[in-house]
Amino acid sequence: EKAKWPKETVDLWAKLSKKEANDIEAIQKSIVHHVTTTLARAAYNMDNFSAYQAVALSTRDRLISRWNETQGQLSKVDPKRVYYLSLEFLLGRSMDNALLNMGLKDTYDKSIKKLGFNMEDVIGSEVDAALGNGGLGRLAACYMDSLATLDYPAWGYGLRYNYGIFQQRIVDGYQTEFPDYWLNFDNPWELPRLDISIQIGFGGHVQTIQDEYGVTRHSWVPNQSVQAIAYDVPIPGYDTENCNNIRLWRSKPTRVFDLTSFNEGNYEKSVEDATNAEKITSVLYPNDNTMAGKELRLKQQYFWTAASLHDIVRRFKKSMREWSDFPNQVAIQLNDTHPTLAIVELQRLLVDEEMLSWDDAWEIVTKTFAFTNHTVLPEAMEKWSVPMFEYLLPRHLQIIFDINLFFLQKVELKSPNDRGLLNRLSIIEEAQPQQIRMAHLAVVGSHKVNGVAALHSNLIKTTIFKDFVDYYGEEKFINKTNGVTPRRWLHQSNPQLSKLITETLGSDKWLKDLSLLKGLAAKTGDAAFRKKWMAIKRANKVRLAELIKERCDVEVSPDALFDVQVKRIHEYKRQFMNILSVIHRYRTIKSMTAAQKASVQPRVVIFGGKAAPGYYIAKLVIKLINSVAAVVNQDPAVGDLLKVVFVPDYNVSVAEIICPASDISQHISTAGTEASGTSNMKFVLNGGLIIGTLDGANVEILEEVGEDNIFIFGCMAHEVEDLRHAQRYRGVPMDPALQGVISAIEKGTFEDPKIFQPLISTLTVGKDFYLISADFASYIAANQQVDAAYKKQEEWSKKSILCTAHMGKFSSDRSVKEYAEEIWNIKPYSVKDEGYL
Ligand code: RUG
Repeated sequence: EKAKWPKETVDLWAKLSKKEANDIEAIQKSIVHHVTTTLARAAYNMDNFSAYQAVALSTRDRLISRWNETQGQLSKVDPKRVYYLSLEFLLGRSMDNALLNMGLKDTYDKSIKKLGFNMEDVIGSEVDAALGNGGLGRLAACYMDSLATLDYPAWGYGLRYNYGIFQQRIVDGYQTEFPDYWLNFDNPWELPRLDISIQIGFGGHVQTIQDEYGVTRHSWVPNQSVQAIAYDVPIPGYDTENCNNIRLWRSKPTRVFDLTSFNEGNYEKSVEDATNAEKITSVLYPNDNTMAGKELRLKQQYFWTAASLHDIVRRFKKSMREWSDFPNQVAIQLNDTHPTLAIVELQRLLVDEEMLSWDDAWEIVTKTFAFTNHTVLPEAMEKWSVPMFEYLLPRHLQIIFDINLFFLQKVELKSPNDRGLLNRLSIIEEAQPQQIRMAHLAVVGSHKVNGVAALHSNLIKTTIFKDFVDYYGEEKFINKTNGVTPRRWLHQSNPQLSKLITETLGSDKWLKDLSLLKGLAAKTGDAAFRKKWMAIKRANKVRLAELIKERCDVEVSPDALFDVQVKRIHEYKRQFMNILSVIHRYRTIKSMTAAQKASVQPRVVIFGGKAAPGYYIAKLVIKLINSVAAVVNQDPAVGDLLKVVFVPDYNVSVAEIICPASDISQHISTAGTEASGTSNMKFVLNGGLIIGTLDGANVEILEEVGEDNIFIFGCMAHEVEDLRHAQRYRGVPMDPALQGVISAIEKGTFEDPKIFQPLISTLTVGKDFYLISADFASYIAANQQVDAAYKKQEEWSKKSILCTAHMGKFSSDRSVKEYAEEIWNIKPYSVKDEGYL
């Protein structure tokens, strides 16, 4: 059409499509324009929230320009792209981040001020986009930031849940869950693409036919269908024009509802099915590191992977290339096993719909996919029951059985007659009913499998994937240590420290090359610098103390040591061990004379995190923390020497306040259970020290910061099985200090002890699976070392500076670059500022 336009029409479009100006006046005009038109308000009835809405819409206009430019140029150039499939993108708030990344924060700040509003209040009015549970979803968000910043052509694909992770409120010390309907007001950070609608089938049967060449072909005839509607979320890079995309799918009923009911004339049933269609993207499953096993979750997974693949294939087909070129144009990363069905769906599309041979299709599939494993916990391993799967996806089940058969036939050729091996490697677990092991399917269908920290990547090679390593060889199994984006986790959340670092290093280049932070190490000898550094930490602690006052109604002193453990509540993360050690501390202080108390280092112990709603023991840990807090915080014998708080509803925005304010943070999982952890990186990046076990990325943080700047305790991963064995069969007695703490709980020091009996039972000898007793003495000792070190403030400030200085490795830019070069084989494409039309 465009080719037919006369020159003046083309010129007019070019003239009018010019990007918005970014001076104060233009920005103010755009804000007021949105107030008076989009929001239909006026100056007299504005509040912080409507100011936020108008500023967000004005920011969005600028984002969309970049998005258009990037996507337009990319479709012309058509480089190889990576598609990051993740069921969770835990983005948090967008406005501050978008303004900083686009380099517009200062100008907007000034523009808003003159219009009578304050930037912090406006930013604070935004609700979090909480479409994730924890580390896995936030990692996806950090990777999207890095991909855009490094100019990689990348799209994320996920689901647009109506309800994100629940809101947590504490009632009588217990967690209660409230739905997070985050879309009450229009979400300015998404572009609805109502024209992009893909039909997704479920159920039905498989037809088998002979084609004209006598080849047997299968075709799936679903009996239900739903529509997938696209919503695009622009992701601007930092200090670049590039703006990538996360496409989130929303489910809607198709015009012709459920075919079976409709044909049977059952109108009510077909309306009910239409409602069921909307349910698919209604809610995020609130489980972290546990598998829910629900039919609706399987539906979510298929709906999302099928819609995404359809979109990817459609884009590829536009280029009119040979199918064999598909892996040269497309890399797909599976974030955990959740999107593993994409492997089966691509094989189905290629064989059943594009008529490729099985082998040609399978070669394309395996060259396209790569798989990231995030856990070794057995309860988190995804398995689907074969009967349920067959009912929802009959053709996919056939394909999975074929993939398995052809794979096991090759294994048999290599290791004849080893039935045990076939059983262990099989994608199908011979249980009642049979189960599909999604991790096995992901390994077989991918060309690379990676863990998320060095220790974890080695562990998966010797445990869950050992037989696969023997079969495929070592090269397929690699490590990609996680990282975090320094833009959000330092520059945005700790602006004063960011400014000091930029002044000290002479430029802000460190924000795109985090290794430059090592330049700070030379400043540890500079007393004036140390003073500034610690003053910023203190200011951040004041900010957190205000939040604690507001949310917990507890006054804490910013001069105390701030000790933080914020993360999902899970037995393996051992918040229980932490609160038990707090009780030990409390009892120790209570037993002291006034003179002894004078030398105690005051501490504020800060907890935060959500427990899965059905995870009884984890919820009881929250109750215990709150019961202990209620007693300790009121005890005049303790005063400011010890305070305990549980900050409710921990989320990304709260983390942005907590991370810059910690002196010490706790990463104390039983060795070998935490795949990586990423908050450990955020705390150390902000000059907080960590106390931790030799688990996940702690091991690599120790390597970088050196043993003088980290507090390590506890058993090592390779000792865990022996310790469990000894405990179970040789009756190792409980640690005496721990025994004292348990007795205190049982005596009713903290509410009715009956409440906590199930929790205490998890520790009874022989049952202490997470080895709290075995690690308790060394944990208490490490905490005493923390106290002693913190008292020497000058030395502590040097440690704090060195921590930040040595965090270069943990930028998500480094992680993403490694993925791009070693797995995806993609190159950066930098958008030219040429005004795409
Ligand atoms: O538990 C892991 C964390 O150790 C890790 O840092 C994070 C990102 O790699 O992923 C977490 N995770 C693992 N979340 N869900 C799972 C299992 O599905």
